[in-house]
Amino acid sequence: MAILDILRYPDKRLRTVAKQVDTVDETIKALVEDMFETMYEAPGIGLAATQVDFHQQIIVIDVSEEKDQPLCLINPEILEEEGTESCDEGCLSVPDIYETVERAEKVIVRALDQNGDEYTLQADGLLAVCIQHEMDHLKGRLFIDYLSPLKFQRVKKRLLKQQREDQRQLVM
Ligand code: K1U
Ligand code: ZN
Repeated sequence: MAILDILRYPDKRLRTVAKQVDTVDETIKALVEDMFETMYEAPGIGLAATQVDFHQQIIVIDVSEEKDQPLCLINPEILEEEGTESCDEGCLSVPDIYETVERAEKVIVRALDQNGDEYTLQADGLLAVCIQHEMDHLKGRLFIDYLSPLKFQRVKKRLLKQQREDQRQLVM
C-alpha cells in the first residue's frame, strides 16, 4: 500500500474528465487500497481518483465517526435525486477553505464496488453531499466552481496568501 500525492488547486490536472473503468482488475484494486490509505491519512471523508492523478471513475468514501465504513464507488451513476440542502464543504485539493454549497438532499446511486460487483445505494445527509462532491471531481469540477464571483475572488485571495506562506516556509 502507498500514500499518494494529492493534487492541489489550481493544478490543471484537476480539470480532467475521468474515463469509465472497463474491468475491476488487480491494478484497480491496488489503486483503491492506496486511495483508502491516502484518504484516511489526509485525513478526509472522501477522495476521487482525479485528485491523485488517476483519471478513471473511482471514488472512496468513509463518513463514519469510527472510520470503519469504507465505501468504494466505481463508475458511479446517479439514478435519482430529491430535494436540496446547503452544506459546508471542504476539499483536500483546496486546503483550509470551507464554503457552503447547495446539493441534492438525497441521491440514489448505482456503482461497482472494489470487487466489481454492482450495487445501489440510497444516501442522504453528509454521505449524499460527499458522493456528489466526489462525482464532481470525476467530471473535473470543484466545489469552489459553485461560488458567486465575489466569494470566489475572496477564496482566491486566501489561497494565494496560503501559497505564498507555504513557499516562504519551504525556503526557510
Ligand atoms: O474530496 C475531497 O477532497 C475530500 C473532502 C470531502 C468532502 C468534505 C466535506 C463535504 C463534502 C466533501 C474532505 O474530506 S475535506 C476534509 C474533511 O471534510 C474532514 C476531515 C477530517 C475529518 C472530518 C472531515
Ligand atoms: Zn474535493
